[in-house]
Amino acid sequence: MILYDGNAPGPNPVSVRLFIFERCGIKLDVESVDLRNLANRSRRYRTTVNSRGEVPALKLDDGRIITEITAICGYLDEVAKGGKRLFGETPEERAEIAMWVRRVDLEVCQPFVTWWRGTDAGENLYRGNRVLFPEAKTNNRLLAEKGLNQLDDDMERRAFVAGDRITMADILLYGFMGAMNQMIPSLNPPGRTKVAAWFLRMAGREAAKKIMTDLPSKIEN
Ligand SMILES: N[C@@H](CCC(=O)N[C@@H](CS)C(=O)NCC(=O)O)C(=O)O
Repeated sequence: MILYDGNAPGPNPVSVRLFIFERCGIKLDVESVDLRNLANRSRRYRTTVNSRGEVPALKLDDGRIITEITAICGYLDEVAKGGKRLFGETPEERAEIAMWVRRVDLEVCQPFVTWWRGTDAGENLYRGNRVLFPEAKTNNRLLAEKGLNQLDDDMERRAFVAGDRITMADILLYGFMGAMNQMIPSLNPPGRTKVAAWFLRMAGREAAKKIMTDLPSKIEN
């Protein structure tokens, strides 16, 4: 398998990196796509890897290409050798984790990233390449804040988003918040106490310390 990762990591590739380090039992080759020089938007990348010009992407041994981070992580969870599944072990666990992944994605990650893409930095990177919503910046920011406030209430008596152990919901949320936190520290104010404590708990994990560094060309963990 080949994972197409980026050399200027945004929240999507960072989430997959975190998944790989947390999951264990994963073996793959890594190709770093030169995002700084927009190699991801080249004709070659779009025709051979991802027609949407995005990272990450996963090329399976039979040549199939999987994109979209939850699909990539879901596949890796299935084929990893040993270790504990991050998408759940039983039908009930899988349904519950899928519910939290969807909530985190819809209520926090997507509004947040849409907000960021409407800022000057986001506009400079994506002008002419994506449909941007600078006029909806305030509302997207409010939506993300509302999602995080809700999560703060939800996490009253638990250490992780979906319960007492780390799951894909934590990977997704921390992938986004960890990658964006350096750009947007206000994303994680101390007043949102449960989310702030969760963020520190996640940041202290060995896996989380490696996510902003380029991956080696081979992973075997
Ligand atoms: N829907 C995709 C989103 C992937 C995505 O937006 N990746 C960003 C990096 S965070 C990217 O490739 N940006 C570079 C560009 O569009 O030029 C997923 O879920 O994986």
